[in-house]
Amino acid sequence: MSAPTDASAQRALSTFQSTLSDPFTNAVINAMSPETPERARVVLTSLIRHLHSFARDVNLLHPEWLLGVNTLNRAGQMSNDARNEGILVSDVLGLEALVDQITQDAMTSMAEGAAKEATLSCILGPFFRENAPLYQNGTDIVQKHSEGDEKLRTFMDGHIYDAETGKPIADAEVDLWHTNPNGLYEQQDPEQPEYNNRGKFKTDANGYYSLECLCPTSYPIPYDGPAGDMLKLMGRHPMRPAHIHIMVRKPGYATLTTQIYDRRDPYTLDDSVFAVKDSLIVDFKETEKKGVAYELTYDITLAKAKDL
Ligand code: MBD
Ligand code: FE
Repeated sequence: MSAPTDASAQRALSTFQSTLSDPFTNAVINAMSPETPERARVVLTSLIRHLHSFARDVNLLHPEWLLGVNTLNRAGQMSNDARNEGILVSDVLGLEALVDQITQDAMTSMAEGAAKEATLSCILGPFFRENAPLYQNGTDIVQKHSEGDEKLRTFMDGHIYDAETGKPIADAEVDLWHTNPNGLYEQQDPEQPEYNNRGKFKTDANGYYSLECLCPTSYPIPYDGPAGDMLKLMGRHPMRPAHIHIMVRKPGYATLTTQIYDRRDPYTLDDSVFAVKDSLIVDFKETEKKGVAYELTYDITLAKAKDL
């Protein structure tokens, strides 16, 4: 860079240089009020630091920044009750998987000498709905079967255990959801009844739950928005491995949000949102049981919630 020739150029240059340097970042951070709550201060300070250092690192140009802003806006504009593009963008960048891991580590307390290992958590994803119907054990969560379902019908059962004592937990709520074989969750598909393929169950006095569902299928995450654009830019496919979402709630324990995966699915080793963990991979067993094609026993172990 050639030397500035007059005072105004010198001023412009020094503004430019200070904007590119840490003192500028510090000035932005230091503008924060002393009243800002502690956690917000920590998060915003780090966010500003990382955003600034990201922009410096890639030499972010104004048109690129605007593209990013417009992408965020478009993600918001296309989101609604049935579509959560913000979560999808997070997911393809691996951010929800990372945050999920941080959360499980932070929120669960594993007592020393615990009887069992707690079941690992997995990301919530964009398709959870509160208030799924509560069914009696053994009920089929599929409200409307379609042709071909008979080959996928599954009897699923298991026990819920306390990690510390190894004893079963009665009256725990097990909430499950999965796609239809067409790869769509109920809220994405006008052909499915409300809350199809979703249901809650309560464990009995022995900590036992049971239900019928479908052996899940792999499917592409919606890729007609920003998340899909990013996948295409990075040369990645949109497929998620076949999975069943499970959430287990019981007062006194850390709520467990997880997913189980079919070992036979090739995408189980190549998930577009980086969520699969070895211990969450299961074997759907062909069965002679009446009315179903598969059976699956899946026991779940809950850790106590950490006192924060
Ligand atoms: C899904 O079905 C899902 O579970 C996640 C995590 C992301 C996209 C689609
Ligand atoms: Fe899912």
